[in-house]
Amino acid sequence: MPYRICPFCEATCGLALEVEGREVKSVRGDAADVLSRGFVCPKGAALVQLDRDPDRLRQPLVRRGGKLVPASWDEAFAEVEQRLMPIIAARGNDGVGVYLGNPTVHNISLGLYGQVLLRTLRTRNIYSASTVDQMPKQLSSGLMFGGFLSIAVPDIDRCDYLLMLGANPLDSNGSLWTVPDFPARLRQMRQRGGRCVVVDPRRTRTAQAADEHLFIRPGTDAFFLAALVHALFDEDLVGPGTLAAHVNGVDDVRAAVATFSPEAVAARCDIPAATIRGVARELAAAPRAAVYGRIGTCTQEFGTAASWLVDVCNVLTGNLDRAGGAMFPLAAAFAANSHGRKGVGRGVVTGRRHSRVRGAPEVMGEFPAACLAEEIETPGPGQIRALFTVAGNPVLSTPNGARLARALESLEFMVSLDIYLNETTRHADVILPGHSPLEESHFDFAFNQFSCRNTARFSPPVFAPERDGPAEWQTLLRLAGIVTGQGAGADIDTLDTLVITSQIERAVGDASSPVHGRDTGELLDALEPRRGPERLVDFALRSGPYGDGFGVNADGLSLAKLEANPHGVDLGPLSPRIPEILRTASGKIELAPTALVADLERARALLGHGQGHDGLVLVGRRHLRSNNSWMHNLPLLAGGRPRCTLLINPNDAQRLGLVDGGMARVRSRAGTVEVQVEQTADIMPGVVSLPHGWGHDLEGARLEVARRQPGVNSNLLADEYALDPLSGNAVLNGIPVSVEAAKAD
Ligand SMILES: Nc1nc2c(c(=O)[nH]1)N[C@H]1C(S)=C(S)[C@@H](COP(=O)(O)OP(=O)(O)OC[C@H]3O[C@@H](n4cnc5c(=O)[nH]c(N)nc54)[C@H](O)[C@@H]3O)O[C@H]1N2
Ligand SMILES: Nc1nc2c(c(=O)[nH]1)N[C@H]1C(S)=C(S)[C@@H](COP(=O)(O)OP(=O)(O)OC[C@H]3O[C@@H](n4cnc5c(=O)[nH]c(N)nc54)[C@H](O)[C@@H]3O)O[C@H]1N2
Ligand code: SF4
Ligand SMILES: [Mo]
Repeated sequence: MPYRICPFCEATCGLALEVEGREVKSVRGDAADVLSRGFVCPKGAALVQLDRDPDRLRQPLVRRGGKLVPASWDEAFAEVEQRLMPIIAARGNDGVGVYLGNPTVHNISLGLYGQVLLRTLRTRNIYSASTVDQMPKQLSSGLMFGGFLSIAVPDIDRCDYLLMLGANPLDSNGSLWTVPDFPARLRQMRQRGGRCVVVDPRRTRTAQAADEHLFIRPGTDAFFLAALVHALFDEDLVGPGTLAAHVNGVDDVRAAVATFSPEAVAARCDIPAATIRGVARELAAAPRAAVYGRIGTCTQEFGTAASWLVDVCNVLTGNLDRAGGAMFPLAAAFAANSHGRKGVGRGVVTGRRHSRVRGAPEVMGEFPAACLAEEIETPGPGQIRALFTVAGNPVLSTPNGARLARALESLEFMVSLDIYLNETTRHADVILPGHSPLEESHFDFAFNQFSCRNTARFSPPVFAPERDGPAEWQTLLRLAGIVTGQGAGADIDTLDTLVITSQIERAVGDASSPVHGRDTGELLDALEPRRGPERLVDFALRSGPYGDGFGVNADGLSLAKLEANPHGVDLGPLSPRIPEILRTASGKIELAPTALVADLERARALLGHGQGHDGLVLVGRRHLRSNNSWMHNLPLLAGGRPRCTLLINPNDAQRLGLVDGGMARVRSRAGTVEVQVEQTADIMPGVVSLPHGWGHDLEGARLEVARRQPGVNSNLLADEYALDPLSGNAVLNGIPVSVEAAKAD
């Protein structure tokens, strides 16, 4: 029976497939999987339908006479070379932009070789889904701990008190926190006597499963958290314990939150001061506690400040880096939080470049996705005239999708690596598809770094590819060959050897690597006969913290060892990593980074302003049976009650003359949509909710199932000018809107 890690969400569940010939007969959760222990959600089972979906592209499409038509791989690469190279010659590399979408982090081919394309293209115009998602958490973690990916996650299996803001893992299955079977882990925590408090403007399924739910006014988490910190100081509840020796800036934090008393923020957050003080006392009293914030706390006006204050709470209560608190995973391979000299480093910097039109600072080498349209539209040196999208659907996922769609139409040339002809790729001149996920190997190079337990698992392909054609890593190497001027016919075997050799050389030259000082050629030979991502994974495992070290540690990990253990290898619960994990210049946790303290000043100006504005504000939501914009074409997940509805509190509905099931017109600065109303007391008064990833009625897409229930694109309402200024992350929650009744068609 083949086993397979589900590539769809961050839970990374192990699946057990029953297969006959090229058919999958059934999909179950793999009960023996070392991490997911049998859990599966409806999307995992839909993997089979993705494999079979007649709309899934299996051959390149090239635009001829205005239409996207099937073409051979040779024709498609030749088209890229002919059209792209003159643009690079005329405009330089910055004339080419790249947008990387979310599946890039779920796919080793795209994740590891997408970086190769970026390195060879050397454009400053890099954009990704990170700036409509988690960039604020990466930045706050970078400033505090010295690495953008040194992100602490709740050690839920040993935790007694979990305070969760802006996350709904019962539907999302967790994010920046790989925690498969969250429902059971939460249940077990509560059975042990633990307590979970959820802070969310909607009473979500997670809020219902928790012990307590607090409505919060969208966009005010930084105020709430600053007040928690204030109360910890005020009531003498600060106790960093053994962390104290490793923390800088405790007094600066105390000063920074001085005016953010629970009493001062209560009106803004719409949470009584006594409740905030109660949470602070519970948090401080719990033997082992963790505070966790996710997309609701990131995609908002004070995203970075809120993300920072989450960890300030963890530090001040002594819960950072201790069992049952918020801990740092140690992944077996590709662990960005484990490279280089231990305990001290250079910290992180941002703003090494600024975007051409708006002057937004670069963060982690990227500009905000919300800047992409203006960088395409605005003439002048550095204007984007050609674009690669890699597994992304920014027309539906980024703010002001209508403006972006118009901008894409104005490009001279666009290439999409994608498996669907959808709302974004319909603008492309060439679409290059990958194989079915069942025809590719899988290794979680990203999510093992955010996992609630350290494990290592690998899935080989279940089937050989149905059609000829390159795997996506080979496509990316071909594109790298083209942009470096070697042409579409470049020898990609040679390029791939350069890729692995550079990895080996980096490790061999790193004094902290287990393979420091070894011979590059000897290590390269030891990886034979593997190629592509599998060779990179084998090297990363063997030279990693649990690796066999190429003969040094016979029991250590290698890809062969994972192949022999199809349910994965358990590497144990998370262990403390401070001070070793720190890469700040001081070698300490920076509790009060200057930029964050200054941002709190920006918040202070709004204190005492009550809710901030009189109208309604819009937030998003996720549903278990969807995954951002791209799984609505699978019959198992589509159908049923309409899910793209506007949730509104009955009091607001009545006031505005809206009826349940009727239509509403929703307007923001950026745009207008008409959508069906769903009344529910589960949403806070003054707040409306619309899920993102819908709007499948655009001309030119090929999504037959999704088109039957298209929904509307909530990102027509999101404002491309509303950003968290530090991280460049888009504000997708707390968008001011007006709502009125509309006539149904
Ligand atoms: N309003 C609002 N907007 C949001 C959010 C929100 O909460 N509210 N959430 C944001 C978040 S968290 C994210 S991550 C982004 C996602 O933003 P994007 O990544 O831009 O969008 P996705 O919907 O994930 O689109 C994924 C694309 O990858 C393609 N694809 C899937 N698998 C593969 C594969 O194996 N290979 C290739 N080549 N292509 C593949 C799909 O066909 C699809 O085109 O959306 C963001 N947008
Ligand atoms: N089923 C499903 N699973 C998914 C996805 C999907 O689309 N569908 N997408 C995947 C991706 S890419 C990601 S990033 C993760 C995201 O995973 P989560 O972060 O768990 O995402 P959501 O379920 O959108 O939960 C966000 C919550 O924040 C609340 N919220 C909105 N504004 C605020 C605010 O200002 N303050 C507070 N405290 N709360 C607020 C919303 O009401 C919502 O309940 O999910 C992943 N998993
Ligand atoms: S929770 Fe569902 S979508 Fe996420 S990995 Fe598990 S089976 Fe796949
Ligand atoms: Mo995401």
